[in-house]
Amino acid sequence: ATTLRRPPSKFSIKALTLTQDDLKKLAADKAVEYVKSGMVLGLGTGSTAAFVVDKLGALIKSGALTDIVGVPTSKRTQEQAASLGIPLSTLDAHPHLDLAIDGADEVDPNLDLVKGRGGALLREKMVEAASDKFVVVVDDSKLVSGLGGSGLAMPVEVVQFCWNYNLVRLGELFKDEGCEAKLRLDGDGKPYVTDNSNYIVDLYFKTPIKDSSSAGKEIAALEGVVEHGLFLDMATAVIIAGGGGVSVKTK
Ligand code: ABF
Repeated sequence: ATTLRRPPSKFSIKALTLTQDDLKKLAADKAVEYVKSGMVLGLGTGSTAAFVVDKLGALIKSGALTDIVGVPTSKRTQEQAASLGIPLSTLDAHPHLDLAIDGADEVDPNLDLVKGRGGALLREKMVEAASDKFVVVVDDSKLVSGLGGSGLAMPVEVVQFCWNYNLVRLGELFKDEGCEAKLRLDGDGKPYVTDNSNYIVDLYFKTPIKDSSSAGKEIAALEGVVEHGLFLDMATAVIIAGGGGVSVKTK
């Protein structure tokens, strides 16, 4: 009798499927190429930025990068970077940074951004505005044709005092765009408190923001608003990882 044998499985070809985390890591690896020894670096917040911080920690540990100083954009990132042995400092000690690398929630064709769904928008904007270069790392799910167009939140950090007064005023600013303003809650249903002891009002737009520059100015002009998540004309480059690979967009 003849026994027919199946071909050994090691020769079968499997489709390579990249997860969203794989894409985030690809973008993070590319961003770290911008880092040189001796730099003062802004360290972003969020899951994509966390891959950047991991990679920086590994490069510092191996000796491939030396004399790096990191300025974290949140308590979370501060803890992560400290645990990896990355030397840390503050904007007080280093008011001028060489480079900041951070994620984003939305990126439009002009490389303007919505940031802050992770709740760290104030420190992110302070650190990134102080940086000579600001490199953004995203997977391609973050690309939008107009800011506010993803249907997800555009955050505004407000003082706790009379937060509802500001929530109503923020909603009224954009009522023609079908904007709904909601106080952000934490997992226990209590108001989410930022690293700066403020609250966040999330704005949900039905259509993309018509003029994000004047929207940013109008929001910032409200007394009691601390910062908003529109990061306009700030990104030097955006690194985008998608199914087709990694691309870099600059202005
Ligand atoms: C930070 O992290 C924030 O500005 C933004 O809200 C968020 C993006 O997180 P992730 O990379 O996890 O999508 O960059």
